Amino acid sequence: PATIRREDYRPYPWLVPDVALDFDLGLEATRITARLTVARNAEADASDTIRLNGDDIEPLSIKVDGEVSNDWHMDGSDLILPLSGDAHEIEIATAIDPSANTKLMGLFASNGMLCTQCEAEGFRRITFFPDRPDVLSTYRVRMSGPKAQFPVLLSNGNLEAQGDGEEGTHWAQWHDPWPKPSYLFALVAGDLVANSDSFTTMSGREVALNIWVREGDENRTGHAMESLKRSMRWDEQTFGREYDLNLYNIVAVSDFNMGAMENKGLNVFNTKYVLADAETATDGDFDGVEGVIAHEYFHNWSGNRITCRDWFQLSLKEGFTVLRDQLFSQDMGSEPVKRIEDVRILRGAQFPEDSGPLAHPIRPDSYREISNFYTATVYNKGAEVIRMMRTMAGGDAFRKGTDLYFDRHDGEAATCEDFVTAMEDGAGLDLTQFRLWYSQAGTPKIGVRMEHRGDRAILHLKQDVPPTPGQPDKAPMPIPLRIALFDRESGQHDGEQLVTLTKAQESFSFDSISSLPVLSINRGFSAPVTIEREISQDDLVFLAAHDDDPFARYEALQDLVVSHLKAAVSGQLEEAAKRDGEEAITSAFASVLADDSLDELMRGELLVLPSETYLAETMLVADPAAIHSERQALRGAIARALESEFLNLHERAGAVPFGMDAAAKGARKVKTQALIYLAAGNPDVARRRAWSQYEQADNMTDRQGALMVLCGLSGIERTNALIDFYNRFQGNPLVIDKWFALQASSMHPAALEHVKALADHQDFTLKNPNRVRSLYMAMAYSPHAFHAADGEGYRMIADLILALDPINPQTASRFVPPLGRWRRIEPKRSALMKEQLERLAAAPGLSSDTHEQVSRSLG
Ligand code: DPP
Ligand code: ZN
Repeated sequence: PATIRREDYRPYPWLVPDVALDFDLGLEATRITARLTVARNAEADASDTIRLNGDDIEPLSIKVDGEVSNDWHMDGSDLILPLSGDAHEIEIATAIDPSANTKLMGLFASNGMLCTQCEAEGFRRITFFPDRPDVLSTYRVRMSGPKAQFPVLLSNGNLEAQGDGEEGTHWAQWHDPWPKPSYLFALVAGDLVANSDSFTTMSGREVALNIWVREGDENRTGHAMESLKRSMRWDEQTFGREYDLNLYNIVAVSDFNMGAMENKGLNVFNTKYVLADAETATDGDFDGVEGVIAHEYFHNWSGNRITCRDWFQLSLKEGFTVLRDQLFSQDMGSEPVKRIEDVRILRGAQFPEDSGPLAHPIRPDSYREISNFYTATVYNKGAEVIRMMRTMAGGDAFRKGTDLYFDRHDGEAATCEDFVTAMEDGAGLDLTQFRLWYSQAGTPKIGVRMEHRGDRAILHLKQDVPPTPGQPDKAPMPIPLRIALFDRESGQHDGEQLVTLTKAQESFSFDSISSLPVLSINRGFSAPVTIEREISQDDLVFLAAHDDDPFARYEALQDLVVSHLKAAVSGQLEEAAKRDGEEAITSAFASVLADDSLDELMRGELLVLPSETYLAETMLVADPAAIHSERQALRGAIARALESEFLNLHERAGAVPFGMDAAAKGARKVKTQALIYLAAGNPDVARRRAWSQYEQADNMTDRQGALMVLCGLSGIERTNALIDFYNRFQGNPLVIDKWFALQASSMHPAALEHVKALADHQDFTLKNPNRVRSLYMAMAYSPHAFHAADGEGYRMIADLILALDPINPQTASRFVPPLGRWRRIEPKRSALMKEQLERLAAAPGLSSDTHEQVSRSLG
């Protein structure tokens, strides 16, 4: 398709107040009759035709005001129909084969059930419709089908009526009173059972809650249900948002492109984010379920009640909703640990996007396939941008801003600009310059230097927003930085301050400071930027030990490691300096291991080394092999120096009985961390310990952690554990996904060979996105496998893209970005990566999704 531009937005010429859909359901053949009432939109340019989007469908019959119409034509896949009056009723019949819908967009079959995914442009694969988010309609949906095959029939809103039909069929009629865009439509038909509960809203209304799953899975829905109820309560308390229907349905499906979908009153979820119990899900999986359940629930206000005017505004709902789910999870668990995890995701996924060929602002200016813009930039950087507004306004004023936004735009399809204006009016901020965060891509680099003169400390800041595709020159942006000045002697500071850098260069002066302080900056990661500070190793060690902001403390340790590894990778570090660096890092880690004031969850975070991807990101041109070996060497050096400490930690944590409280979760986290270090320092000891952790595990966190470590080592324990794990969990697809992923992302030297063999495994299929991701995403984001020196990893990913593209282009195109990093990789590998991109570009019949990503990556 052609490039679509934000500046070309025009309102749709027609309003479509009411939609009636009639589905005659079948796995191989579903027939749809759509009845649309349409009326001229007084706020748009008049038109004597109506354009209805379609994709892979044909009109079987068309009526206008009850009369058969032959006066229509197709323009590409769109249907154009002449309309002369001010208001009409249009009736269109279509038919589709859901079982053949491997793209998993529109109506598709999964494990014998039918379900839909319409965001962003899936509704047009069901019927002809103005498939754009600014056309809001109320939907009445009638569906009928064989009762034995589809005992449960669901759609948005409320169930109005149901009954039995002829020949073993039955039907149901649903009505959603809230006007919505087509992307929020949903339908589910299948043999499902529910975990049912209820929630009383703040105004005392009773809401029935159901989580629908396949029989046998219902005993793994408890955590999702508790998470849903906590989300509903939290949104009332924190944002004043109450649920607005008497029914909330969630359905879990195993074939799904995304994590989940916020359809009004009928969320459809990837099973991965619903099903969890201690035996089959890790603590990380539990957190994922809680976060995604919350995210989709929060969309009911930030997304559904107020939706997006056009897809360029996607961050309006996604950035804000990610922030809301992050704040929720912070409140449910450990705030600093959650913050560190979120920053790690941002740096691991979004920073590379922002510095590569696919960089785009959180509000893009153009696209060809909108599904390529469901990115870490739109989601995670979008959340950071709103978080900065919150930091600048303070919590109470921020809430006034969000109240005004919800109040002012309820029922509308809004823009990012609407949100910013509501924040200015409600929170009392001037966001004139801040709007640049919506239009400029690229991660700002902040240069930091601290000076002491007389009795003043002077903080010199400068900013540089790097050029990105289509944006060679950038203007300075407001960068809110939370800082503290530590006195070296006392180890204390006089309180945190917020400084906002608004110019390319600016200096800030602080009085009554008797000696050069140690600067703690970007505390809590108050701005999504890279800090380049002139700071000594000693000062980093000081902050790693003394900083009272947990994020800043973590950051000091990370900086210590990053600067050491950067120097080591460059090959310019003398042996003696290298040993000094290792010693400084080791002693900082020793303090972390010995610090009684830390809870284990936080200790676990502090022990995580910066990822190879993030390390590569800090270098202009990266050598993945050197990064991998230096990082492993450092880990080995730390582990050998602190072997008895890690053994103690493993023992101490191993003695904590299973529980879902923070202390027990923390114990599980450090237990596997200890194994990871031991594996780098003393593989024989690690192998024995990992095997016994595996064998004795009474939960998936311990079992998976041990198996992960064993996967990276050789030996019979590895083989035995893999066989046991597979046999033990055969028949549980989500756990078998882990089995694939652990092998694909392992540290084992033969990981690529393992991936090849696993691709031929009887349980591998290209039809299931979770399974594809578990094998190939795991490999593509495991630098040591992906960046194999001979280019084999690149070739395998390109092969996968070519094989998957005809089946599921949306998922296939997600594998292009790792290859798109080629400009930032050392020349030999870079050429091999580019070669694969060129091979893809030359492939005939590539989908527009994949084609867009490949051409941007080469461009
Ligand atoms: N809107 C979904 C989500 O982010 C994804 N399509 O929740
Ligand atoms: Zn979302």
